[in-house]
Amino acid sequence: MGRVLEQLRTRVARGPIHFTLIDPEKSDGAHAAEIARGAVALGSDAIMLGGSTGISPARMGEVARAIRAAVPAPTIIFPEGPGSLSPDADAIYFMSLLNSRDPNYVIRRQARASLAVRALRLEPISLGYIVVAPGMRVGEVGQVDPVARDDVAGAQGYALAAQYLGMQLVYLEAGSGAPSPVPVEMVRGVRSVIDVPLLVGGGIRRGRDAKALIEAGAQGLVTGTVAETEGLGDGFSEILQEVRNARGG
Ligand code: 1GP
Repeated sequence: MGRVLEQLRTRVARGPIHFTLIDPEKSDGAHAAEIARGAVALGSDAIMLGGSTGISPARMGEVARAIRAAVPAPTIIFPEGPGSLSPDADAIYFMSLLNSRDPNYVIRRQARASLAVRALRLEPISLGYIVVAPGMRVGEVGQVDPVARDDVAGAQGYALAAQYLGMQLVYLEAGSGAPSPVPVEMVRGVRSVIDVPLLVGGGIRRGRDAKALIEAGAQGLVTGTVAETEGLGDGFSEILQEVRNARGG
């Protein structure tokens, strides 16, 4: 097992973890480093780098280097395609968009990127990516048939299939900027059938969202928009407070 995955799993065994998603298209190196510093000080465990539109390897590299210099937390590329690879991150979610109608997002882009990931010596962390309604931009770009919000069995089926295919993490995604996060009943249902860590993201804006998702069984929370639009004040710090509470300090 790679170093970053091992670190994440060790932390998940102690309580929920938090990922700060930074879009290198929206934040340059200096700004990204500032967000990362503040986020890690509040208890965020890792920085995910990505967005749903083209990020050049140069920009990805600049932002990853700036974050690496600023904080000890691992940087993980959350790729929108093979174009955003950089050797300056620690790891990459090697993910399949399981409920896409387009085989490019399920396996073809991954086939095109795998040798580059190896050559760049990025740690691949395999992840089953499941988009739940409304899905937002990733739902459109990724040609997704989103899992309906009341279709708990549908989400369970994808998540367990991901585990049976050997994926190391499962990620339930409502879409960046979603009006509300993945429903708690769905999180509870999925958690009850899988053993690999369950990440949840999209539309988490307040402490109460984080609390409800953690209580339902989310083991990792991903937030992006809240820090981009409001900085690390109210919403973001409430979310981190709930994460810290749930891990006992
Ligand atoms: C990334 O969708 C998450 O996968 C982030 O969502 O921007 O709504 O926090 P937000």
